[in-house]
Amino acid sequence: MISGADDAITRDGKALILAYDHGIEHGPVDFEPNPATADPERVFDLATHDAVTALAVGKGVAESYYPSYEDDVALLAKLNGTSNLWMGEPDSAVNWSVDHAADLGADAIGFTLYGGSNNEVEMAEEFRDAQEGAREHDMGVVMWSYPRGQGLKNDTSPDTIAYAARLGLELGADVVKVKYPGSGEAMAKAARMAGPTKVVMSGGSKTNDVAFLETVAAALDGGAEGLAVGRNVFQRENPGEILDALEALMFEGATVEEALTY
Ligand code: FBP
Repeated sequence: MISGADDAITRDGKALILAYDHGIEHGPVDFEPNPATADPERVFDLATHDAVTALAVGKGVAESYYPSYEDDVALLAKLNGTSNLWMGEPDSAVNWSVDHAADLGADAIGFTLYGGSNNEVEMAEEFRDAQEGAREHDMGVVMWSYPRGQGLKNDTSPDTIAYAARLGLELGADVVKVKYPGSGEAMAKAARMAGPTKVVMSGGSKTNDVAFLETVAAALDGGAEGLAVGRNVFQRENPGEILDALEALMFEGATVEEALTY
């Protein structure tokens, strides 16, 4: 990690990354709970909320929409991604180059690594090229560290998530995004393993306000420095309200109860 490399995608050292690569990763089914969010413009508008420190999107969406938002949104270029139509061992195609992302004005790159997959070696080598390219362009590096594949039995156990977080440090990420390991204590272990690399919690499938905010609060108490969230924001009927609550919780020191009233 290079100190300050993540400044453009953090606020007070913390990250609230709005993830919107679901059109690739899961397909249109993720837009069904709130059909308007199939329109990327809706989500770019949400990303202008003060709580959001960066918006993670794939190349095509960035090319079509980011030019209208470049003054108001920090762009996290999600370089690799694979559709749910792919049935093979976990893998992720590199869909755009670091240079192209830099030309578009990206502030940081995002890259998925499936540790434990049969494709881990190739993915780590692709990550190396992307990470070093990002350094040349002074862009931050965010790793989606999702162990899965082959014989992996539990991809969210505390030990697996601690290992996932450590891979972020070892491979040179500024921010490593991991699934919630089930408790604040387990998140603390992951944060300890990541050293100076910031650990952020992955949002997961949509839950109710209280359950979601309590999980975020536990992760923050455990040492996570934010979250990268998609469905738990854009699938809500009023996504702006949960962003208000997250802003209170993450940046204004509110409790979950207080945040719910924002
Ligand atoms: P969510 O907050 O909706 O879980 O999004 C986080 C994320 O990492 C997205 O960036 C990505 O599209 C998706 O989850 C991948 O989820 P998975 O591969 O676990 O199905």
